[in-house]
Amino acid sequence: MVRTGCPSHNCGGRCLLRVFVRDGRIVRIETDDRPGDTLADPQLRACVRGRAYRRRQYHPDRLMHPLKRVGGRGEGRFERVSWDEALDRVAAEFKRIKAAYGNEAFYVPYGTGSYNQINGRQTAQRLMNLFGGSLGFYNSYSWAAISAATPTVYGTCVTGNQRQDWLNSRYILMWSWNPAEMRDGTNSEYFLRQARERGARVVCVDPRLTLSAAALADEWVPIRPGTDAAMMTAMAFVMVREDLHDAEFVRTHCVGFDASQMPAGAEGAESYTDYLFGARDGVPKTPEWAEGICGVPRGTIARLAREYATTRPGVLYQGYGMQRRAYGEQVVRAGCVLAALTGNVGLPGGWAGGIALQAPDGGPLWLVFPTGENPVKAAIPSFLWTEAVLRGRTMGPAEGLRGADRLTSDIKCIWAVACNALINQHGNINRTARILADETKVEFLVVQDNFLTPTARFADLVLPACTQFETWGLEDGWKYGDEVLLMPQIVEPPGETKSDYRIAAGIAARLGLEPAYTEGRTERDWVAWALDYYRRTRFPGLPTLDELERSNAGVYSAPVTEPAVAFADFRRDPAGHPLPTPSGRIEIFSKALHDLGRPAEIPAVPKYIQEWESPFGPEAVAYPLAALGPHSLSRVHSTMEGVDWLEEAFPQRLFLNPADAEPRRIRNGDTVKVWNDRGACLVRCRVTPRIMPGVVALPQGAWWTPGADGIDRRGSVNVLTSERWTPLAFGNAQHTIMVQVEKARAD
Ligand SMILES: Nc1nc2c(c(=O)[nH]1)N[C@H]1C(S)=C(S)[C@@H](COP(=O)(O)OP(=O)(O)OC[C@H]3O[C@@H](n4cnc5c(=O)[nH]c(N)nc54)[C@H](O)[C@@H]3O)O[C@H]1N2
Ligand SMILES: Nc1nc2c(c(=O)[nH]1)N[C@H]1C(S)=C(S)[C@@H](COP(=O)(O)OP(=O)(O)OC[C@H]3O[C@@H](n4cnc5c(=O)[nH]c(N)nc54)[C@H](O)[C@@H]3O)O[C@H]1N2
Ligand code: SF4
Ligand SMILES: [Mo]
Repeated sequence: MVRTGCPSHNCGGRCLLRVFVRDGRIVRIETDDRPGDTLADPQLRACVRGRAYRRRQYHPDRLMHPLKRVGGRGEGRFERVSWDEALDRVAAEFKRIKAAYGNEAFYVPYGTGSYNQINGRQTAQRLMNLFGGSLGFYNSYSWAAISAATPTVYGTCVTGNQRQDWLNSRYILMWSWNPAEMRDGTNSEYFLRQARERGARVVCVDPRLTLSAAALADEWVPIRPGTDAAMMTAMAFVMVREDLHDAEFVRTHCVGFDASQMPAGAEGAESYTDYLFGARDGVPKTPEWAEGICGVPRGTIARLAREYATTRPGVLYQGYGMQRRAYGEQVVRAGCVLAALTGNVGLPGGWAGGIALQAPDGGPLWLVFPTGENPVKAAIPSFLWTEAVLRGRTMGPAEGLRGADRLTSDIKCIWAVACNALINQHGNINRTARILADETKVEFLVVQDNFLTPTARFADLVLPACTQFETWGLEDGWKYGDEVLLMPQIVEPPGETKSDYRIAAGIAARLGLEPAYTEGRTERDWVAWALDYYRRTRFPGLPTLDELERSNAGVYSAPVTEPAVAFADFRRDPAGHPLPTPSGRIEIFSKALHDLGRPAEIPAVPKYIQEWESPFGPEAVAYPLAALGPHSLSRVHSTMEGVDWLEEAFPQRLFLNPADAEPRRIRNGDTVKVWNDRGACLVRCRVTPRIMPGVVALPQGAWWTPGADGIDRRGSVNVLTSERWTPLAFGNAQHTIMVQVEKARAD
């Protein structure tokens, strides 16, 4: 039995597994059994995915050999080649493309299949940087809007208390937050349950009656997607009109609340109370106003405003679903403002909102494996890579380009490691497929994965990576990191598979860069190196690799006995500990946003803005249903797809309300067609009152499986989503889509 960190995909958690091996084969997986399970240092117990991992590990479809494409791009026809031929080809193409286009033509895309330190995309980036660099990217598919919007209010992303502090809360609003299904740090749901047992009232605002709403909350408030900023604004209206807000805190710690607080240079601009009471636009943001938009009854809006304002301290936790939307920046700012109005910032049991990386230092280190410096300084927003393929040379700062005024080349070569975000996880699959199918654009595409994914099917060359049970690794927490988990090699790589690090080292050798790439280290040596790094920077008590191995502990954790509270200093002494915002205070009104001069899309105070696809727009005539692609308990995005146990427990379904099913003569279990102008899929449905009328949900991550007619047969939501990005963050808005549904004809 070996204790190890669960393979570190971007799963939302980090858990300890006990892996039982017989005759070189994993025969059973259990989870953390450490005694002394306490609130300060709880066990890291696995979810269904970790427990089912054996079925991924020994899946019959695992890639075993390098493959080269023999058909057209995306046709999925491949032939087995030797490693020598494969690696020679990669090196030759890299040299050719570098000579023809320069290093800005290379791209190692966003890909989160491995956050294991010695594995995954970072191993490729390290080689690229030694090779002269590649076009960089910033932000993520996860958090683009929330990570850009949070600092406009607080000047930092470190806005969260350590989670043990939730036990000091009396009221918790789970807003678009579903930690019982999408993991958001191992144990988040456990801490929530503890808080509730201590008497906190928990309310969940989500269009779906999620497992979190069912199991963790006292009340479910269904809300029309994309309208949360309207409800939040109306809650602020009620608080201010009824004088329930913390006026003293607002006076001493905020700017832009009303005319008395406007920053220099913006004295006459619209303040937050101007917006609330309709001073400029003539529309008071009453609960009646909001009800017409968000569908939540006015009485409920007013009651929740009163509850949150008076049941202190309280938490308004913002999930990431509602910011992966058209104007995702607004809902983040609106939530932060409610936390400020209620005076919940810097308080034990309170919560500032925003992305909430945990105090005092932002939580996990995520990646310490040294990728080195990228000689190419230009970087694009992670979601805009298709633009850089199509017209990189004309992209500029207006499309988020940083580090350069212009690019010298379009993207010509992609090396995708642990990434299914070229096809499956990106917006508008049919468009991306057309772009990648054109060999005059991306001239060489190499994909490195454990499976022949929808992305890999577009590769010129497919390189078979081993799984994380088959090499050495190390990981720390997902968002909340008070532990380090060792991942020793447990079994041998099967077939011809190799670790990502070995593969990159093999390419490095052909480019004359192997000594610089490996520095003479094996994967295990890098684990020792990384442990030293963690010890120096974060965990002074961290054991050495030999000690960890000998004890078979698998994990080192630092107990949290006095949970840190973000902004405690600022609360106590705002002048002595100003925020890193321009004003030093909480910016309800942002002068920096005001100065952008784009008030319709990026207002200086948070506003509700109708989304570009909405039930209120002309598009709703043909496509009347709002569709969500939530993160599913059964998969890590597209990873774990095809694991039979998980599919049996959580079959891929379109969820829709009886009120939408009946007029369409759709019965539970029927195969339905879901479509819009961008694409279509056929999938079985589940008719359930656990989703509000007018909204359907198709869990993201199912593998795109087009039939001969181009219609997807698996329920891959990204055939319906769009490539359009949010105005401030250049983030993906993949939850903002309208669709139509009908009963599929038998064929
Ligand atoms: N099981 C599992 N856990 C995961 C992941 C996974 O793939 N599977 N992925 C991990 C990763 S990388 C990330 S970034 C996070 C993502 O975490 P999130 O982005 O928070 O997850 P989502 O499921 O997209 O959205 C959360 C909830 O928001 C709701 N929602 C969507 N739109 C709206 C809206 O407009 N208003 C409101 N009020 N609610 C809305 C959805 O119904 C859903 O229940 O999850 C992590 N955890
Ligand atoms: N419609 C819609 N789309 C979304 C989202 C949404 O909410 N809605 N969420 C977005 C979010 S938050 C994210 S983070 C992205 C995630 O998108 P991706 O980062 O592409 O994540 P995965 O789909 O899990 O694909 C990871 C791939 O890595 C492979 N892999 C796993 N382990 C290893 C390894 O050790 N080595 C190698 N070489 N490969 C490995 C897996 O087999 C898998 O194919 O999706 C985004 N897409
Ligand atoms: S939450 Fe993540 S780390 Fe934990 S068991 Fe599930 S898949 Fe593994
Ligand atoms: Mo994510």
